[in-house]
Amino acid sequence: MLTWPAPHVPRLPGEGPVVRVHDSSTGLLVPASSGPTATLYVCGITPYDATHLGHAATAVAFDVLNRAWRDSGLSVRFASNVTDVDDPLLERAAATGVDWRSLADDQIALYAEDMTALGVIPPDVYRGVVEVLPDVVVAVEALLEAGAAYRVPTPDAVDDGTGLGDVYADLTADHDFGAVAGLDRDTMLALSAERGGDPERPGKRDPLDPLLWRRERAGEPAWDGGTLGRGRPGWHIECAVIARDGLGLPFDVQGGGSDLLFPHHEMSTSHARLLDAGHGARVHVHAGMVGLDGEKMSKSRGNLVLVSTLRDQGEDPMAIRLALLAHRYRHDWEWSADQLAQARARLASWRRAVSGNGGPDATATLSAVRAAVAEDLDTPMALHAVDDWAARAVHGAEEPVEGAPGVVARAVDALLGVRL
Ligand code: 5CA
Ligand code: ZN
Repeated sequence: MLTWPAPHVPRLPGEGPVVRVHDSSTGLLVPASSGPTATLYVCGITPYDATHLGHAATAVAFDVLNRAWRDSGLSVRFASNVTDVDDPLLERAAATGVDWRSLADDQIALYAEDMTALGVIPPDVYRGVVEVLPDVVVAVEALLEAGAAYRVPTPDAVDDGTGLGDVYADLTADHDFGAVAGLDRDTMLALSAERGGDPERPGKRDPLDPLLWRRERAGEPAWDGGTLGRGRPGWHIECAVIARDGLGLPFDVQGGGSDLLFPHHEMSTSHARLLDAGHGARVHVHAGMVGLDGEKMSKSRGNLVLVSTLRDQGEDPMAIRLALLAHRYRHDWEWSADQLAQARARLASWRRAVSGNGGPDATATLSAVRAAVAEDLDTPMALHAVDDWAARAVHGAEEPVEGAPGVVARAVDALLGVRL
């Protein structure tokens, strides 16, 4: 799948500190990387509606991690996916009378435009599930072979004479199941029903067992599944296969919004473990949910503020990015229009402050921004450090240091992705 153009990331003098992040599984602050090349997988979009500020906030949060890692002297390998076939996409296409492929293509293109405008560094590995389908089939066959998956009779499948059923993972095969989210069973059952699982499906060994392969149903797209029969993949196996093939196992950080902690990341990590000798992601990092009017912003609820709408209204994408960075990535927060007005004012004041040749010494500001992003991506703290420098620059009481505004502008660009 085509990505979008990479933004220029300026080099800064010296190096940033080791980056630490909050691990959702343990609740601890831990080093985010484990070697000279940091590896990151972030769950991408299901392309049935345009990029809203929740998607943008999650993408920007992990972009800050990517930038902080680079600044600390590491190489970064970043992989992401596009869930370009799944129930919500097919349902939306059917409801609006649009072909599901053209709906997906349009939204994938719009997402790329939004990410370009927001200055998000593109993934090195960017795969749609349709592209990796043969690899998913081999993975599901391997899980069946290993006794970690089973078939469930599927009388409503298109009759092709094979009589093959849907395939589900057998969670009892994974002794570490549950370690990612650490939830009790009732919560897991409730979240599974809410977030794409099918605990009521008859014939499963355990209501939580997740779908790996869905046999073809009338009117649904389907592909050759080898010994699985024609059909399409379940959701979680997609991310397990793309992360394994794009990054290798184990990899450093599995990221996404907190709505994915369970079941998606629990299940995809479980699949990865069974595919590769117990290895999944080292650290699980989740961005909070962006809400609007008291509810999670979501395509299914329709309470969306779209990045593309704001751009069409002439909003500077850097102001949108600054509005997102003003929140701790891990906390849930509510969008409101006044946040954009504040971000616009901040952007203007920073631009004014860096417009001269000289300004207050930038050494401490650079260190403060670096320290803030390296400590669990504390972007509000980083913004305050720049605000402080900008206020002093405008005040003009300090002996000006030549080149200092350039250092601040490059730091803001490289570490926060905000071009002044
Ligand atoms: N394709 C799957 C992941 S494999 C998916 O969840 N797609 S999505 O389009 O629904 O979401 C794309 C990314 O945005 C995910 O990381 C998701 O956790 C995040 N996201 C969705 N809604 C919000 C929100 N309201 N606030 C913050 N992040 C969100
Ligand atoms: Zn995913």
